[in-house]
Amino acid sequence: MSAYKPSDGPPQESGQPAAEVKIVIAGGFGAGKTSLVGALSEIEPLTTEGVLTAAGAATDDLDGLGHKTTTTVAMDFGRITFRKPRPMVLFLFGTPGQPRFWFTWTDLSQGAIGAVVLADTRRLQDSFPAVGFFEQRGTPFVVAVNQFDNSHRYTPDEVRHALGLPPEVPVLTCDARDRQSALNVVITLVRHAITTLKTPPGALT
Ligand SMILES: Nc1nc2c(ncn2[C@@H]2O[C@H](COP(=O)(O)OP(=O)(O)OP(=O)(O)O)[C@@H](O)[C@H]2O)c(=O)[nH]1
Ligand SMILES: [Mg+2]
Repeated sequence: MSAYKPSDGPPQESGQPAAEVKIVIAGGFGAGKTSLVGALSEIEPLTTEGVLTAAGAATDDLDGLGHKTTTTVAMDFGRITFRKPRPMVLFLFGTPGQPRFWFTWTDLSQGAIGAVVLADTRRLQDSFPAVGFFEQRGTPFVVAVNQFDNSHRYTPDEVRHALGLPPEVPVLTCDARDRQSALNVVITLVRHAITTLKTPPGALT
C-alpha cells in the first residue's frame, strides 16, 4: 500500500471508485492519539483540544506527560488516501483518552473496520480500557507502542504478555509524530482487519 500525495490527483482518476474505510485511534490519556492523526492526515486534521486547567488537577493524571497542556474532549478527525493496490480513503477518528470522555467511544467506533490502541509503556495500565472495549465489540485492533524518549524500551512480545493479548493481535512500536511510522501502524491495522474479516468465526479455535 502506498499513501496518496496531493500531486497524485484524486484517486477516482485511476478509474476505480475509492473504497471508504473508517478506523479509530484509541488509547490512554496522552498516549499520542492526536499526534498520530496529525502526522497522517493529508487534510488539516480536525481537533477538539481543551486546555488542561488547575480545576482538573485532581482527575488529570499528568505523571510522565511533561508539559502537556491540552487534551482531546470530543474527537480528532483526519483523512488519508491510498492509491495502491486499490484506491482507498481511510477516515481516521481519534478518541479522547480521559475517562470522563469515554462515553464517546461507542459512537466514534460505529462502522469502523478496526482500531489502533496506542500504548505508552510508562502508563501501560491505561491501555486496558481500550483493549477491553474493542475485544468486547469484536472490533479487530492492533496495539502500537508509542516510544516516548524517556520510556523503557519493551519488546512487542513483552507488551503482548503484559496486556494479555492473543497471538493474532499485532503489536508493533511506533513514533506517533512520524508519518512513515504512523503509516506502518495503519497499514498493519488494515491488513489485520482484512485477514480477520476473511477468517470465519471459530476457524482459529
Ligand atoms: N517524545 C514524544 N512525544 C510525543 C510522542 N507522541 C506524542 N508526543 C507528545 O505527547 C503529548 C501528548 O500527545 P497527544 O497527541 O496530545 O496525546 P493524546 O493521546 O491525543 O492525548 P489525549 O487526547 O489528552 O488523551 C504531546 O505533547 C505530544 O507532542 C512521541 O512519540 N514521542
Ligand atoms: Mg488527543
